[in-house]
Amino acid sequence: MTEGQNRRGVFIALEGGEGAGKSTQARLLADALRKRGLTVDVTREPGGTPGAEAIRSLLLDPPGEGWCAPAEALLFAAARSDHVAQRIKPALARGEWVISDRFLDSSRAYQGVAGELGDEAILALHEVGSGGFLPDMTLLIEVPDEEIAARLAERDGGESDAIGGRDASYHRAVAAGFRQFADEEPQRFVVIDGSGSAEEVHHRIMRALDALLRDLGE
Ligand code: T5A
Repeated sequence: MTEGQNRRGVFIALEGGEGAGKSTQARLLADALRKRGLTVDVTREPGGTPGAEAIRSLLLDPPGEGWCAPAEALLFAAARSDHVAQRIKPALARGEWVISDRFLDSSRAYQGVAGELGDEAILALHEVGSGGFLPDMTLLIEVPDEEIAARLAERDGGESDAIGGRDASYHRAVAAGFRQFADEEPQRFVVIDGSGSAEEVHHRIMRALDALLRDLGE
């Protein structure tokens, strides 16, 4: 869709904290777009290619003491580089819609803000790894903490991975980071109220995509 990036499809990223409903909404959005006859590729980060999925295992279930902060950021950027080059860009070039469950803004919020590496460093890694490639639209799903806690307790029973298990202040910093990016870049971000049922949230997302779908004649 965007001129100058050699692509024709549409790239949507879903962002937000742990358990915000990103995977659920990615599936519902893909179903709705497919019903309109569109070809949709649903993918995730870290992951989406064999190499990036291997890096995902290293990140979420790290060997030994875990990664130091810069190594963690480099691994996310390496996984994203492969994902962009081998899956996202080829799908967009075929004219498909790509929906990614997390993308660059997760690295900015988790490693950059909460992990304290800073936004400049994360953007520099993304420039090297993926040429600064950005989604056409980023949907930031925000859900009140109590609602998230109830969902995750029901699904995971208190279990979490190496990053999800970090303390509450880390996750508060992640949420504040996401909100700051959305406020700074309103042309790319749409903030979605993620409270209520999955269907209610899906309707909010479809409303947010209305203008884009109309502009594309879909
Ligand atoms: N990370 C990732 C970084 O630190 N830097 C990066 O650059 C990237 C890309 C990824 C971890 O890596 C970190 C962030 C993460 O810590 P993950 O397993 O992919 O790990 O973690 P999440 O993305 O947080 O995945 P989750 O599955 O936990 O959350 P989702 O996808 O937001 O939520 P979802 O849809 O799975 O829903 C969670 C539960 O709630 C229910 C679902 O059925 C499910 O049980 N649910 C609802 N319940 C009630 N009402 C609704 N509206 C509901 N929507 C969903």
